Amino acid sequence: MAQTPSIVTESWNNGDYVLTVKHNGPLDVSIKCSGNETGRSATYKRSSPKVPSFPDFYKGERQYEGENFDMKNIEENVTNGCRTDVTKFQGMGFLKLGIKDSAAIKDTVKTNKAGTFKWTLRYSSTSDVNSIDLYVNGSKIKTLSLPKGANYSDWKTISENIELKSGENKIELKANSAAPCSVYLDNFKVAGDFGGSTVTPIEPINGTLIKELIVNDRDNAANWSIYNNTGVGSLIYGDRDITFASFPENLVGAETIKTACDSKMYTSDLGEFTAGADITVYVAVDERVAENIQSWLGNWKNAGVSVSSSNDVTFILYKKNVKSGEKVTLGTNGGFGLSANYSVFAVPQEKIIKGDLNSDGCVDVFDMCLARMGVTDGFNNTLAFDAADIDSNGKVEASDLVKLQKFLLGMIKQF
Ligand SMILES: [Ca+2]
Ligand SMILES: [Ca+2]
Ligand SMILES: [Ca+2]
Repeated sequence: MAQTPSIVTESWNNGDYVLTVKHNGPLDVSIKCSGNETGRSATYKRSSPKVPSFPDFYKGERQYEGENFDMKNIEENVTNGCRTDVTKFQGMGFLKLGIKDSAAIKDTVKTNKAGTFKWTLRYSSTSDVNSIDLYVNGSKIKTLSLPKGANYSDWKTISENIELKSGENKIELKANSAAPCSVYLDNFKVAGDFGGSTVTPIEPINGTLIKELIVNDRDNAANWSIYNNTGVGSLIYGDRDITFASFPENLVGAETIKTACDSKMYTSDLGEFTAGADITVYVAVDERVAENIQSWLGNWKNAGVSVSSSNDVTFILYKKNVKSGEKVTLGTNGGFGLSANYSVFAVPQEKIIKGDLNSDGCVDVFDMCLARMGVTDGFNNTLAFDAADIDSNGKVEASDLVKLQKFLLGMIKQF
């Protein structure tokens, strides 16, 4: 697509120099100052430019390069036209359609508004060619008349008005018979009213414990939801068929944020919500990325129980307590392709009595049995794990069992 030129304006007013740059993409700015003034301020106000959350809708002419077309039965696709004997092409190269009667190319033009558009083909040929048909959305528009140039670097343009529907439109060029010479296709341009932005304001998603969930990853926000029937066999994502293969027994039915797995590619905070009550929030993080996203998980603690998925991904479960009305930021999953996005669960805030693994209100020999089993076989209950971690070091180990034993024997009165 053609690059819109930057718009740079400057003003010098009352000692303030303001430079305004409207530009799409990264940019280096260097300002050279000169003059003989003295006594100027050495401390200046630093501006803090903010990246817009979403770029303005691009309204200009759109250009589709031949070297990026879908193609069949062509002569050659020249993806890098440098150092060929053809010059003055645009983009990276061009496509040699060849002379076959079965040669064809295709590209897709998207518009948010239906209407009439001016379609302009940039091509070169060394004979007049009248054997190529233009199709829009499967309907033949006409047989193009392509007058020859002096050579293949003598690019010509022809234009047609075409009707496009809202959404995706298939543009094709198909040979209807053998051509007298190859036709080189540089690109086509489409100009017209593409409509405006279809970006709608972000609608918060509301649950009971999870309120005002805002998903920043707009491309995938439609696949996020709040859900309650979570457990073994329930869907993990809004955009995959993957289910939970193992799940902590005490979190079955927890209020859940079913995320979009594709949000794993989003490298800023995925979202934010407000606690609707005093809650304990859990996040199940792919063990392959857990190390890399500690920046926002730093104040969450390992819940001691892992979760697994039907496609054999293991998730580490982290938790933290949040007071009613507090905001919870859901950070990035790291932007790694080879990973699964996290899920989030909320339950009414847990009250852990250290040593009371079965949550029956007293610490006795049954809890000791569960603690021993847990150390041997692992835990499937995050409350039991937390209660068994007597010294709160994030692990349940022999030293915790010793303390529990001493308590049961009356050797210590409290943990
Ligand atoms: Ca080109
Ligand atoms: Ca107990
Ligand atoms: Ca411990």
